[in-house]
Amino acid sequence: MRRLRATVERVYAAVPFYRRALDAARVSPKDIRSLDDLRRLPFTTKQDLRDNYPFGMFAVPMENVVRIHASSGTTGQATVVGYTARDIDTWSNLMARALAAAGAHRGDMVHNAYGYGLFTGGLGAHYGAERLGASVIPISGGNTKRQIMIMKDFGATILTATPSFALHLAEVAEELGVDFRSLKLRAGVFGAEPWSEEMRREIERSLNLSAVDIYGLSEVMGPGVAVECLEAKKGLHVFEDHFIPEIVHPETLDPMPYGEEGELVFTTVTKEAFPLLRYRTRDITTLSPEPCVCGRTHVRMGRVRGRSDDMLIIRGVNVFPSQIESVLLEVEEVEPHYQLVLEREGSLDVLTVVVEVGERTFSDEIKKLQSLEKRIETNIKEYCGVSAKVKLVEPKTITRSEGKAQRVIDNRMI
Ligand code: DLL
Repeated sequence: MRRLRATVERVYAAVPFYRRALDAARVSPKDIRSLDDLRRLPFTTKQDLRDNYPFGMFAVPMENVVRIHASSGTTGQATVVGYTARDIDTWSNLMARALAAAGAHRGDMVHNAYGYGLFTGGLGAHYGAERLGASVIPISGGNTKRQIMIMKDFGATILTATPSFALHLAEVAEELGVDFRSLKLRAGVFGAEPWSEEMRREIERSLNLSAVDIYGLSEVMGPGVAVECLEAKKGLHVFEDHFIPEIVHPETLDPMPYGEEGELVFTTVTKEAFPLLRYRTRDITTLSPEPCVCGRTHVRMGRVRGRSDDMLIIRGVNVFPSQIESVLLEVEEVEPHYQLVLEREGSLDVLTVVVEVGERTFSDEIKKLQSLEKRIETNIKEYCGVSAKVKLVEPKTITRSEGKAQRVIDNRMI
């Protein structure tokens, strides 16, 4: 409660956006007297962050910001987040806490296959593992064969990765004739994208380790907002001493009781550089206050079951269909009729962009069409950060819709 009040006071004083929003809602920081008053606060959306791009939501002077991360947005405009030295310290502690919930400790070796860079996964897990006193292998994503050799030779005991990459590691290990039963891996901390109980079983079986789910988002901090415990693996303990969760109805935005499914909303209560009031995550889940066998008392969130917007997560990269659309619209030879088809090949997501070409282009020779496909693929990779296969089709072959266009065909079974 004390932390919440201090946060509201601070954002009111330091962030013009919040001063305007609180004034418009006729709420003054001193009106916040109990946790129930949380519902009087205005919501914050991703659009608000975009409108204040890049640093307009920061609550401290730039000279106090020691780190910047970003995640993709609808129009290619990134959502930018900042951290003070104390924020990094808090994040490290929370990630250490998350890894500890998976049974990691000093003396462990953490093979960290989350991507390093603007994405929060790599550095978030890295700092947490170091804070715990473990040894970190900052391997990042990609280069799968080499990863398997390093895991084997160095004797990693904990794996941190997206669940799809974990399964990919298993497949490649099999091709190489490396048996995970001969490795020292004991536990894995997997997240950044949705996955299922079936996938957990498959990962646990093929990698011969115990797998827990970790949740987070750049805006709220990065990984380490909530995590499952090794003991129960039943819901993710939300670190409520730093982030107050609520479930609201995605349309009416009314708060919903425990157990009911709705949109997850977070208010940060210790962040300095980038505090957020009632941030709408768009993630759909439930909250449960039931005590856990592990003894942790934090409320638990269920697995994220989906999103209330159209954001896709492809190999861990957040992509909005409109980003791909902007790339296509820049290419003169193609028509604005397209579909995004998502498949699962083995354990990896494969995105195929099916797009119509104009009559004139269609009569061109195959070589020209192939080079056009390549050009669009390069643009998508550059602009959206995700690899896609582009398939050009004849004019008027994509079914026209009578209402909302069905742009996305998601055949992935997770
Ligand atoms: O994905 C942070 C992270 C890194 C979490 C590493 C866990 C591990 P963003 O790139 O901003 O941040 O994407 C956040 O990813 O709103 C969810 O839709 C989705 N997401 C994250 N973790 C999970 C999970 C990182 N365990 C968005 N299950 C979130 C399902 C998840 N979805």
